[in-house]
Amino acid sequence: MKLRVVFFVLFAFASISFAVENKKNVVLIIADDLGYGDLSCAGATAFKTPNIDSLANRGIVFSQGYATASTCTPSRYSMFTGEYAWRQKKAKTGILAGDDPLCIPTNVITLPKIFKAAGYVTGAVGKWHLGLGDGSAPLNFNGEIRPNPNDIGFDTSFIIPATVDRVPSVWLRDGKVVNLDPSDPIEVSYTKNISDTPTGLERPDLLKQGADKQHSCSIINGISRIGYMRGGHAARFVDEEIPENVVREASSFINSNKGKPFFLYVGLFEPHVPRTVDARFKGASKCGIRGDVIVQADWQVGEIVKALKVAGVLDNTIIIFSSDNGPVVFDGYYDNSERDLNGHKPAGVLRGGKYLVYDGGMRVPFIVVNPDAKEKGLSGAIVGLNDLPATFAEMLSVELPKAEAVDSISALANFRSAKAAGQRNDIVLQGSRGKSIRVGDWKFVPKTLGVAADIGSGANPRDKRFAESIVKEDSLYNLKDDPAETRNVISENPQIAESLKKRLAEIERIK
Ligand code: NG6
Ligand code: CA
Repeated sequence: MKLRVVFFVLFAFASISFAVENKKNVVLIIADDLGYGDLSCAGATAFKTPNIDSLANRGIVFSQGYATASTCTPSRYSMFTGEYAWRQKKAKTGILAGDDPLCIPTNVITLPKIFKAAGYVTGAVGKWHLGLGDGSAPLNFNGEIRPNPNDIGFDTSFIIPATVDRVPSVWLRDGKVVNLDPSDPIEVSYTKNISDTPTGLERPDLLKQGADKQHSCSIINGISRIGYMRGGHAARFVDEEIPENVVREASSFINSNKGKPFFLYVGLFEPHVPRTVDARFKGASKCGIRGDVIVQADWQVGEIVKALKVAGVLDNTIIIFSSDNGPVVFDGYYDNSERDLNGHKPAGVLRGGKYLVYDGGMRVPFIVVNPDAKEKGLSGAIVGLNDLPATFAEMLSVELPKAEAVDSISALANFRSAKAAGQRNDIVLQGSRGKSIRVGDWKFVPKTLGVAADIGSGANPRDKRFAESIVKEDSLYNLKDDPAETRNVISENPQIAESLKKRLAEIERIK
């Protein structure tokens, strides 16, 4: 009898520890506006990204990996919820301001909640841009903001609320502004100049980089931002220190949780504007500051990998590296990135980039290092960042609620083998002015109906995107024959166009 109990206990322990061992840690690193051609392993020659290249060498590289939208908020919304952002009818899911409410409902399944359901510790570090608070009152940055990332599944979070070019220019730890002096409260406005520092329009002489009108509000650390901020002086971040902050927080999360299975989301800020570099990356590329900040992003990836190694968990960790949307060169700050391109092609062979409906806007670097993968190398399977929820739900045997994560298809087979067949045949791609759809090798880009504000006014003569963002006629491209989407073949293939249009309408109706 005694012996049987001992056996039972031993067996129970053995099975628990086996289960835990099988739970790989997951680190998801998402760059901001990094293009399909922006890595040396993807053909860039103006700079080297050795740390990311090394992930590519050790992992599975998806040549047909997508973000679901060509701007940040909708793209990350669908990555975390497994649903296309345009399904969300209540919350705003376009590019959010720094004081907009959280756009992910707190009662739906999310990627971090899937990990939590499987017993993981979850953490978020870096770019957020999914809103904060419930919208019932103007956001107050002087107390604990709820809901915050911790209310959608993260145990801990250390984030910048929106973008570095939007106020407030502060870090939030678990919903509270870091280093806030209560006698110097923060106020934020996107409509009224409440700034206690000059604006970029008033004092362009104080700026490190000139900026267009939209980015010429409060000057913080020599950079004018979108929106106005007063107070919180001790809490304001120094742009040049952001990479160090990201590395410190990511490494400390890894180190504190090395004994448990963990999920860490890291939102890098590069190469989004405003671009600033720590002194050691100045001139690191042959294509100006945009290349330099990509090298800086690569350094952060290297440091995170180092932290995994030091913690002794590298071989037990799945690392995913991707980007929230495609590249943009000029995006509001006169940092000479256009002038300095030197032949570098941020979107590689693809057409367009950020904001647009063409593949350059959403086809992104997509690398998965999985210690359990049988075959590594290049995979041609279509995968989306929106597939992460279903993929990890399958991997961890977490059941998804039926009516949730409806646009997520498990890519587990593809994360295990570069040779596995693709599980997804179509994907809807959201630009600032409308959606397009890819089905197999075909892509249907409907004529632009509405005009969205996200793209800017087009008043800047360098903003060629403005003209390209308006699709004048329904178009069909064959991505296999014509990856750069240069030949509209709709008149030769009217039935194919019709079937893609129908499929798009069908997907829109689900749910
Ligand atoms: C746009 C900004 C752009 C950038 C973008 C968000 C203007 C004219 N442009 O509205 O500079 O901040 O929003 O980028 O204001 S994203 O990658 O976070 O979606
Ligand atoms: Ca982005």
